[in-house]
Amino acid sequence: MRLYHSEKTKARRAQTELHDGALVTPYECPERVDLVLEGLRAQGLVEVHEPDEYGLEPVLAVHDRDYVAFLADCWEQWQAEGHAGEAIPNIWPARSMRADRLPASIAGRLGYYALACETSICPGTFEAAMASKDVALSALERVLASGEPAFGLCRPPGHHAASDQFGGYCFFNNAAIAAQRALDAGRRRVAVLDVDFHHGNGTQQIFYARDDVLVASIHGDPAQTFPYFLGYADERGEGRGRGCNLNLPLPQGSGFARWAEALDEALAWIAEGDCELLVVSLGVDTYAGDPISAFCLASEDFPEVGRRLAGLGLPTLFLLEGGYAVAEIGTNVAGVLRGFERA
Ligand code: SS9
Ligand code: ZN
Repeated sequence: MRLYHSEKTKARRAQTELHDGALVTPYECPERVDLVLEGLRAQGLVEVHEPDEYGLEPVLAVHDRDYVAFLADCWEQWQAEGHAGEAIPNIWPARSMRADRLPASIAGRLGYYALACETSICPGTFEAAMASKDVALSALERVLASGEPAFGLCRPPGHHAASDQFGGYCFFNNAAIAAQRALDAGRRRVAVLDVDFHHGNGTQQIFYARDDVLVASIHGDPAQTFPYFLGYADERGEGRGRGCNLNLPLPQGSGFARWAEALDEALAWIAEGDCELLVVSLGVDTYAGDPISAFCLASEDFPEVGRRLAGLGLPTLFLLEGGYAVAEIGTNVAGVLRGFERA
C-alpha cells in the first residue's frame, strides 16, 4: 500500500499542553510521525511518497475563510500583542455571553476559534497543518486514480477540527477535506468511519446537515471523556442529513470483543449507504497502552480491524488521527493496513 508522508508535518513542535492541571510537553508531538514510519517499515510497508501541494482551495471547501486566516496569522499576532508563551485561549463565548462578536485582540479571537484549550498555537503550526492536509489529499488522489487503498500519515490530526474551530490537537479536518474533494471530483457519496478513541466531533459537525457524506464514529462515551459535548448516540443528523450520522459510544475500559461489535454495526450501516469511497479516520489511541485514552485493544487486534474494513469492498483512504506516546502506535497502524491488504 502506498504511504504519503511529508517531513513538513513536523514543523509544529508545541511546548505546552494543559493536562491534569499542569503544562506538560504535548502528547501530540512530531516524534509520532517517526514512530509510525518505523512501525510501517518493520512490517514491510515501505512505499513512501511525497505529497503534492494543493493550496487553500480544498481547505476552504469545508472551513470558514476567517478561521483559516486566523490560523495563518495567530502566532504572529500573539507575539505582536506581547504575550510571552505559546498562544493558549483562556476565555470563550460561553453560554452566558455573546457569540456574535469577534474580538479584535488575538487573545479574544483565540477563544472565539478554540473549542478546547489543551492545544496551543506555536511557530510552524499552520505550516504543519497545511502539510497534513496535503498528505491527505495526495493519498486521496491515489485512491481515486487507482482504486487501490492508500495511507496518509497526517499530523497534526484533524477529526476534532470543526468548520471554524480548532482543538483536541486538530486544526484542519483532513478527513473532511478529503471527503469533500472526492465529491468535488465526481463521487456521489462518501463514508467517513472514525475509529479513533475520541469522538470525531469536527467531522460530524461539518457534514451534519448533509446526505452526501455518511459519518460513523466509535468512541469513548462523551459522558465520560473528551470531547464531552458531542458524540452521543441520539445525534443522527439534521435536515437532509437526518439518518446520515451514526455515533456508537462505548464505556471506558471496553475491549476488542465489545469494540468489534460496534465496528460490525458501523460497517453494516455503511454497507447500506451506497457509498463510493471509504475514508477511515485511523486513530490507534484505542490501544490499551495509550496514555490518554481508555479502551483496551491489543496490538494483535489491529490486523483484524483492517480485515473487517476490507470486507466493505470500497476504495479506501486511511488517514492518521490519534495514537500517543508509545512505540506501538507504529505497530498498530501497520497492523490495520496489513490486515486490510491481506484480506
Ligand atoms: C488529556 C485529555 C484529552 C484532548 C484529547 C485529544 C485527542 C485527539 N489531557 N485532551 S485524537
Ligand atoms: Zn483520539
